[in-house]
Amino acid sequence: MTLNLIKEKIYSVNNIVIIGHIAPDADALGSTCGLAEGLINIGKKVYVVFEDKVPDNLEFILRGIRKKGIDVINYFPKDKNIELIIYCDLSSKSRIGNNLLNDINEDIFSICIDHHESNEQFSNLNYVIKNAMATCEIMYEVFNALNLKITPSIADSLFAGLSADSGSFRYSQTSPNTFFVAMKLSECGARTYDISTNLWSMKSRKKIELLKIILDRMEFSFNDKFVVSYVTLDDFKKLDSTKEHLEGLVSELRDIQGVILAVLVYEQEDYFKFSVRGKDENISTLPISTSFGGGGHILASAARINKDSTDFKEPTIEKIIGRIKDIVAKII
Ligand SMILES: [Mn+2]
Repeated sequence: MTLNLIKEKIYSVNNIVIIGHIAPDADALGSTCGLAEGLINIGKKVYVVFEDKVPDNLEFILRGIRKKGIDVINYFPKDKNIELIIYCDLSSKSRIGNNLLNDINEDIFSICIDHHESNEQFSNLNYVIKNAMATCEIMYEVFNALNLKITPSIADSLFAGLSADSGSFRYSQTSPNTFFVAMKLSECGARTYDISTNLWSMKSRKKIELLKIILDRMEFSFNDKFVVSYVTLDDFKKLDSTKEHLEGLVSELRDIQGVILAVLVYEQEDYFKFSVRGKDENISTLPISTSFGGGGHILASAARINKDSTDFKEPTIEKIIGRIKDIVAKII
C-alpha cells in the first residue's frame, strides 16, 4: 500500500531531493545514490544532499551518479522548485543535520525509506522495515515496486550498503532476504569483488600503524575474557594520525578468541574516550559505558570523560582503565 503511494507520488513530480544522514555511511550513500540513479534514468531531476562530507574511503559509491553528471551537494537547493524529498537510511530529523534542517521547507511532501529500530516516522509517507539489514536491502523492493531498472552501476551502490551494514553478511540480523537481495544485485551486474575490496580491504597504513600500538599494549584479565588497550595523544601526534583512523579497531580486540569484552581507550586534547565491544548478548557493555555517562547498544557502546570533569578528578588512562575493570569484575 505505502509502496503504491510512494510510486504515485514519485511519478507525479519532476524535481526531487534525496537526503541521507549526517556522518554518511555506505548504506546511506548506497541507498541515496542508487535511488538517485534509478530516478535520473526515468527522466527526473535529482539532487543528492548530505550535510556532512562524504568520507574519502566511500567516494567509490558516488561513481554511478558522477557518470550521470551529478554529485553529492551539502546544501538544500532552495531555488530549484523542489516537489519531493526522499529521506534514505534516516531515522529522525535530528540526523539530517542542523543547517540542512533549517533550510528545508516543511510544506514539501516527504517520503522516508529506512530500517532503523528507532525510526520516528517523521515523513508524509514512511516505508520502514525494521528487521531489514540495510536500507539498501529495502531498496531492492522499492525499485521493483517503482518499475525501476537496476543497472549494474545501481547494483554496485546497493550492494555496497548491504555489504557494509551486514558486516559482509556476518551480523546476526543477516536474513534469507539479505542473501536473496545480494543474489539479485549480483545478477543485475554488481561488481561484488570490487565493492567488497573497496569496503573491507582498504585500511590505511596509519590505521594499521595505530593497530600495531594497540596490539602491543593489550592487557588481558578475568581469565583472558577481557582485554583492554589504549592510544595516547602522543601516539596520534607521532603517527600524524587522528581518532578517525581508530574506526573499527576495537573490533580487532573483540575478535580475539575467548574475549567477550574488549575496551579501547584513547586520548584527545580535552578528553578521553573509550569504546566497548562485546561478543555475548548476555553480557552487556552498557554498565561500563553508562557508569561514565555514555551509552549505546548491548554489544557496542562508548563513553567520554572530559579532562576537566568534576565527577572524575584528574582522569588518566590508567585511572579510567582501573575503574572500567572494577565494573567488569562485577559483570563478567
Ligand atoms: Mn543503514
